[in-house]
Amino acid sequence: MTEPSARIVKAEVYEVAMPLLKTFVTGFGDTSSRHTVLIHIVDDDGFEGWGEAPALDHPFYLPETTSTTYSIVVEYALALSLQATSGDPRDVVRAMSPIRGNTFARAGVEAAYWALASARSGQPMSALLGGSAVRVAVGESLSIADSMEETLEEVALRLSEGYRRIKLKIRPGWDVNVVRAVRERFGHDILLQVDANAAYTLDEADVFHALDEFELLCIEQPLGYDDFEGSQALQRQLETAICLDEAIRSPSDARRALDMDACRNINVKPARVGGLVASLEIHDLCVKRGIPMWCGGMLESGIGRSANLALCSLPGFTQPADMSPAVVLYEEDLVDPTYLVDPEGYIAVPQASGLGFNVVTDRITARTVRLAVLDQRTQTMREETTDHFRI
Ligand code: OSB
Ligand code: MG
Repeated sequence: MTEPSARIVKAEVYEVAMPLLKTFVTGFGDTSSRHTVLIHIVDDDGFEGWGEAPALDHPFYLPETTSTTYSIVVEYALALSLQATSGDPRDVVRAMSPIRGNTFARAGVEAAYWALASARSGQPMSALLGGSAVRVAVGESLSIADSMEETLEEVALRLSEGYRRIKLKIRPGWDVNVVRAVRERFGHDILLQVDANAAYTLDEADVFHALDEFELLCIEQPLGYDDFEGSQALQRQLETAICLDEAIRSPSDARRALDMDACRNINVKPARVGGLVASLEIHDLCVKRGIPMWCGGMLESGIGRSANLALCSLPGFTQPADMSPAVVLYEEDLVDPTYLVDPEGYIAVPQASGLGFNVVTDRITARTVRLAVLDQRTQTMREETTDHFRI
C-alpha cells in the first residue's frame, strides 16, 4: 500500500456544459441548462483524483449555483485543501471547515481527494468508505410531464427496464391526480414516492392528507427548503414518512430534523450535505435511530455518480437511489464506459480503485466553458479560459 499522502502538483477546476436531453421540470421550476463543476488533482507520484460539485445553474433548488460553486472552489476550497496536513480526505475536510455553507464546493473538492486516496491505496472508494455492497438498487425520478399519458408511458418504460422504484415530481395542480393515475395503472406493488421540491405551504396540507392514502414510501420536501417547524407540524398529521432533501445540508441539520420529528426518512446527497464524510455521519445517525435512508442525485455526470455509488455500498442505504443513468439525461457521459441499470434494476458499484470509471478528458475539454489551474510557484489558481459563453 502506498503512503496516504503526497504533494498535489497539479489542480484544475472546470466548468463544463452538459446539455440535458430534455428539460427537468420540478416544483422549483424548469432546469433547461446544466453546467457542472469538476475538480481534478494530481500528486507527485502521478496519482490523480476527480470530483464533481454538481450545483444547478440557477439558485432555485438551493442558494448555490454553478457559478458560486466554481468561485468558491477556485478562490477558497482548493486553496484550503492544499493546506491539509495530509492527503487523507478527513484532513482535507478539516482544512476546508472554515468555509460556511457552500456544501457543493466543499463536497466536490473532497470527492477528488477520496478518488486520489483510493488510487493510492489500490482499494475501491466504496471499501475506503466502509461499504461492501457491490450493487445499488435504483429508482427513476420523473420530471413533471406535459400530459398524464406521457407520465404513465415513462413509468411503464422504466418498470419494464427493471427500475425498482418510481419517484414522481409534484407541484400544485400535478399531485394527487398523477399519483392516483399511477396507482390505478400499476397497482400497489410498485414502490412509489413523490418529491414536491418545496412547492407547498402548510395551508395546502389537504394535498398531503389525500396523498397519505396511497401507501407512498415517502413524501419528499413538501414545504419550504428551510422550514423545519412546518415539516414537523405536517409530519404529525401524516402516516406517510416525510423525507427531507433541501432542508438537510449538514449532519447537524439531520440531527435536528430527527430530534424534532420533522422527517422520518432522509435523502442523502453527498454534494448537498457537504461531502462524503458528512454523509457517513448522517448514515451512522440514521442507522442508530432506525431511520430509512437513500442516496439522492443532482443529475451528476458519471464523475459525481461514482462517489454516490461508493457511498450507497454502505448498509444503511436501504431504499433505491436516484441514479438515472447518463444515457437517460445526456447525449454522452464524461466517463466511458458509462454506468447502466441492469435488468434487475441495479447499478454495479465500481470495484476499481480511484474514481472507478475512465474519465474522457477530450469530452471535458470540448465542453469546458471556464478553467482555472494551479500555479505551482505561487500556489494560487489562475484562470485559463475567460470566454464565459453559455452553450
Ligand atoms: O430534488 O431530488 C431532487 C435533481 C436535481 C435537483 C434536485 C433533485 C433532483 C432529482 C434527482 O430528482 C435526479 C437524478 O439525479 O437522477
Ligand atoms: Mg428532492
